Amino acid sequence: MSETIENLFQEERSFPPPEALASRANARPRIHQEAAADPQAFWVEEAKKLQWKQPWDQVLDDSEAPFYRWFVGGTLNVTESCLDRHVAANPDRIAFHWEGEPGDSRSITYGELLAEVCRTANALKKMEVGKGDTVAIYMGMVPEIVVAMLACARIGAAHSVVFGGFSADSLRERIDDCACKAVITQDGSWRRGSVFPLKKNVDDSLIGQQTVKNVLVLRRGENPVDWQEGRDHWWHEVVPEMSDICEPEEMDAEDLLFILYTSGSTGKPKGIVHTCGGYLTGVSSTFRNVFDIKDDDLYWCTADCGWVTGHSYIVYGPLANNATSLIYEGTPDHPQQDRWWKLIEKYGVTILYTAPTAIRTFMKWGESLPGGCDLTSLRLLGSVGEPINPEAWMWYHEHIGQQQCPIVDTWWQTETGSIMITPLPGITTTKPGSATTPYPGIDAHVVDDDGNRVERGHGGILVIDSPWPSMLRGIHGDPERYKEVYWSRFEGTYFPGDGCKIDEDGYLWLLGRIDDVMLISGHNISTTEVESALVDHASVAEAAVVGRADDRTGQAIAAFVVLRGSEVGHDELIVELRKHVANKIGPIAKPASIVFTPDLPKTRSGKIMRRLLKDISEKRKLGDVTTLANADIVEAIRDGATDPAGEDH
Ligand code: 7RM
Repeated sequence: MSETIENLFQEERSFPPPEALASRANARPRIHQEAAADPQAFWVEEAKKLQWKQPWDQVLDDSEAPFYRWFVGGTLNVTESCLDRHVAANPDRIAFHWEGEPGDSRSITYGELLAEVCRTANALKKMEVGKGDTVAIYMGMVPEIVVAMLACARIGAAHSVVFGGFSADSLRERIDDCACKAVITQDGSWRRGSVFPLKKNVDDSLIGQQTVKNVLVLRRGENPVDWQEGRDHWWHEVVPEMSDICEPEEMDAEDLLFILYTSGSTGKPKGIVHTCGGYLTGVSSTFRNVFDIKDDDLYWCTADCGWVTGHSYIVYGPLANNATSLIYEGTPDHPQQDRWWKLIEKYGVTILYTAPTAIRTFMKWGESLPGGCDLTSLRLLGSVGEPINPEAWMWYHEHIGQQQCPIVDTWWQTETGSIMITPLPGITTTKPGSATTPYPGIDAHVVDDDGNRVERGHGGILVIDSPWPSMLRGIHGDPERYKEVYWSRFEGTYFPGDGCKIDEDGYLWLLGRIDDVMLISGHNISTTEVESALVDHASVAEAAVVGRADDRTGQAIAAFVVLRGSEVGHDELIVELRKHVANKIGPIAKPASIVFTPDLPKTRSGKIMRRLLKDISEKRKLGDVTTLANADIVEAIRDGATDPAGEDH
């Protein structure tokens, strides 16, 4: 019988935690063992670090699995843990330094943030938004997006943040699905030197829409906007008039905190539901231990609040821990490709949390850009969103971390709410490309097609065998789909949909989505391993591979390669790259074809869309491209891909 997923790529390098970090790390040395001995006791200890109004009387109710409930009977308002208690201790501590794309900047203290949250909460109340309602937030990365989210939480309304790059149609679909009562937006947002018309898209999305009664509009882009009297309200006219006191609504631990839509590969977007008590417990605990946050840290997560990473690790996790963060509004290449490194230098950023897609883009742009800035303030680096190829990990380590900073490669999903598989920087010896081991209290394993655990040294399917506090509570309005998608692959076990291998030391290596696994001559080969072998070559910055239909081998590997710097592709390089993959992981994984391309098709959160590359390779009409960030690249790749350079038959 063939393996569920072959284990091909071997990585020998490893990096122990720096002594100085280990000796004063937030996570105590035996945290994994202690949590494993009694996971619920671990989560109780973490939950107690938050501010509750009423204590819970049951830690976990599993009587209606998979509809689990955590901290049953407990009540809280998450904004008290994130704001009030810190304001009581020190109102002048900075919550956020913010830099706009055009270069303007602001710093906001915890005291100011709480006051603005309360004013905005009172403005929402005046618009008759309250507990049980849902508010759509469609904004760019301005401080007010954080204010808007927390203002909803303050009054017990759920927020549904829709990424500011989505179209009016996508916004409408999400507004309708959860019957939003109000929308919070901006006139326009800055992106790569121009203003994106958010208000215009909101207007278009609301044509004939019934549930939205009010639209609160922040002025930012100063672009002209249409105005519907009675429905539309300027933030600067309404919010400053309000009282800066707003009593926090007492919420049940299991009351809705937010809905966040994930598009998935096909079909209607899923409204992932998160609740108050368990979610905040998970994000607060992981933020403290994974990022090892200290009073004097300046933390920067480069995500957008439109994604779960922004929710958990820009808003709720950092604020629950009284952190000081940087928020940057724009793109990394404006006005120049060194903007991020300039920001790190200017603000003295100590912890940077970003995505492999960004790291690989910087590899392509060349190391002289970070090399020209002072990055010595950095002490810890994080990665999230996709598997990080070992060579990208090494580049991050050398050129951003200056070989001094541990890297935490954090695996998790919108559905998991918080980080699930990760190193702890004072404890874990890291290996480039591995997310290492489950977070304390997390019961993750690798199984074969029949659900049996695979032995070390083998690949398979990632599963999570026990519930955890920050887990999704369902898909909004569709309990059957929730059971079907996440709980039906193996009975009683959460199925994330990712491939994974476990090495001889018990380290986990994420292998990408199960749906992307290729079947080559009876062998299941992960896209991640072949891509990592390609990125391992000195000329390659980024690579995507797909299995395209092939008469002889079932599927053949089609590779798409982005070169570093100013290198140009040629036939000898194709031969060399195929040989490189064969040497690195074996002849079975040698791409049948290699196409050079300036970029890869990506989702708006930066994940490679292999489905489209497969369509191109099999010369099919392209599937849905509406969630694509860079639609024009598809045409460019198609033109290149129909030229059969490097075909091997
Ligand atoms: C946080 C986020 C979830 C999917 C997940 C994986 C992939 C995320 C990693 C990763 C390998 C990682 N939420 N993924 N992090 N794969 N290593 N460190 O990205 O809902 O948008 O996506 O992303 O496939 O299932 S998400």
